[in-house]
Amino acid sequence: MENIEIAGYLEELGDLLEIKGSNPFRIRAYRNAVRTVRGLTRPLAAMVAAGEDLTALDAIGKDMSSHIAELVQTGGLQRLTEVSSEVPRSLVQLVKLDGVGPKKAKKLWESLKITNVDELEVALKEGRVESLEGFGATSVAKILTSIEDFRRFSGRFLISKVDALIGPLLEHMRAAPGVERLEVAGSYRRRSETIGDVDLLVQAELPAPAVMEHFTTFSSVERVALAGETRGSVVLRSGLEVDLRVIPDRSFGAALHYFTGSKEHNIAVRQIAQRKGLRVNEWGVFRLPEGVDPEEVGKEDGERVAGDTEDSVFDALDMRWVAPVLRENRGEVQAAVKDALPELVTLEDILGDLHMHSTWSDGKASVEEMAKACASRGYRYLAVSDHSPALAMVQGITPERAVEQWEEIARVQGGLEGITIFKSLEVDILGDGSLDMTDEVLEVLDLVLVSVHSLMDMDRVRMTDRVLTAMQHPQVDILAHPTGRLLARREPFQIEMEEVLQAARDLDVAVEINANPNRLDLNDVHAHRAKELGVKVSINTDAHSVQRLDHMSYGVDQARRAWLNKEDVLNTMTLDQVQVWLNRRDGKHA
Ligand code: DGT
Ligand code: CA
Ligand code: CA
Ligand code: ZN
Repeated sequence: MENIEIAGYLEELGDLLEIKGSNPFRIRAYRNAVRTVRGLTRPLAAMVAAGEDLTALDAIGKDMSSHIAELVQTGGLQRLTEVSSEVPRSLVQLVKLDGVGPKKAKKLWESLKITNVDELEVALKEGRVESLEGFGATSVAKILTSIEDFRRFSGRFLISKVDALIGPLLEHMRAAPGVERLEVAGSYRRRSETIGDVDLLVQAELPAPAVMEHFTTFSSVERVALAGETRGSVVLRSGLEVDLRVIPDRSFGAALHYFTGSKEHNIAVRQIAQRKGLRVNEWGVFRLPEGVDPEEVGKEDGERVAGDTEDSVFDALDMRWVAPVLRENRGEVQAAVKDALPELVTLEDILGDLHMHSTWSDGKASVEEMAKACASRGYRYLAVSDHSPALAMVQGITPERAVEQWEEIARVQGGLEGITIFKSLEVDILGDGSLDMTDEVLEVLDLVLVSVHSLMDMDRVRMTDRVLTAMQHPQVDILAHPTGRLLARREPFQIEMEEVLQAARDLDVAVEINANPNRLDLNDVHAHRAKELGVKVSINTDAHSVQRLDHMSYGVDQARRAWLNKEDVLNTMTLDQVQVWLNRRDGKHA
């Protein structure tokens, strides 16, 4: 079981206990444990297997530790089963709706026997909710809208989609009267895989009604959810939600830090501040007189120590500035205090792309077009890695056609200077772990990628065995899109990543961060684990057209989110170094 699944169970249990009305301290214990589990880079399953003491972890006491062990060992949680016999599990859906929360969910359930979103919608429309204590007409309208949004826009947006949507809005807002500075904060600034909503920050003298007016009248706004003095919220026709906050000069850096998040990072930073007798919030960093309870005074009370720039906030806390991609509370706060942050890989470090398709299989561009496009991106090498024949949807490369493709590659190479084309294939891993290509061809190839494209519903044990078997083939160089996920469309297949990554280390096989924004596979946690184990990571676009070679930046962002530096990434190597690496096994390319 993955850490993220364990966190999911604990979060669900916490929500149910809160609906049930359990002791607030217990509920907080669950919330804190979830945060710790989400922030861990080491797999809990491995720690349990090794008999490690989990109570040494932050916020993990005896109970949480035994919950985690139980989840790892049995795949379920007795306590959750017990609680859900009292409180229906589907109530967790309600808690996620804007305007509901645990208390209201409990009320709806107890008074009206509502257990899920569908039933809630019916009850709202029949007017049965309005008369309940604590609801009323405004609250009913708000919940109805959030159900509508939940339905219509339930999916989060891929970051690439937001990139594509946000340009005109930013341009529009830069032209707003009185705007001195404009930044996007939130998960977008952290370059998360998917974005819930966009958090725009504008620096302007308050009050700034013209800025808000400018925002809500943007041509793509479909609905204005909120238009206050400093805060606005709209839904664009695309379904994208955008929050705007107008912030005065003195607080802009503190607000940028606060609204960049993540929430978990903010909490960790606040703890650092507390130890120094300081208070950090979205308005600045403040020193409160001794004995003053921060809960009892205004947000800008005390002596202002910092806040106009983000740098000033980190400086005031004696921390190095932390790149937004790292702000997930996975050790970056401690590293910033100790001046031990990683030097993250950048797009400029990338010297080649080792996974792409041409018209020889399902790509749209010829070998020559892809090679020239790579050269124009400043690369020194590329791998043309078309599909093997097993992939029925596309015309794969048979051993006979492979020989023909090599002739074309040689011809194209003859007309190019400064960039080297590697003969490659993306070879299917068949159901039994064997490779969909003859050994004769594999031996001639410069670089062999392997990946799973079929029979993805295998159970975890068989899938893991299948991939491990494939990796043992002596010609394999890179395991491509290792979990097969498609963000917001297809779950990763069941596979024991820890075993796969350890095998990659032992066999000297690289793993891919597939840079396609629909995949971003490996995810940040697994890619970080690869780094810890010393496994090389290759950031590849898997481009099927010239244009999609530009997806490299998404892969680099993912690598940065995984703390990878240049040395961790295969395709930051020079041509000579890559060639040495490709010949790392004796007897290959004899
Ligand atoms: P998203 O929109 O779901 O993709 O993720 P974020 O991280 O953009 O979350 P969002 O839009 O709800 O809030 C933006 C940031 O504001 C978040 O990353 C941290 C900060 N923030 C929001 N609510 C809280 C809170 O209750 N406590 C703390 N410490 N920070 C918060
Ligand atoms: Ca957001
Ligand atoms: Ca937001
Ligand atoms: Zn591919």
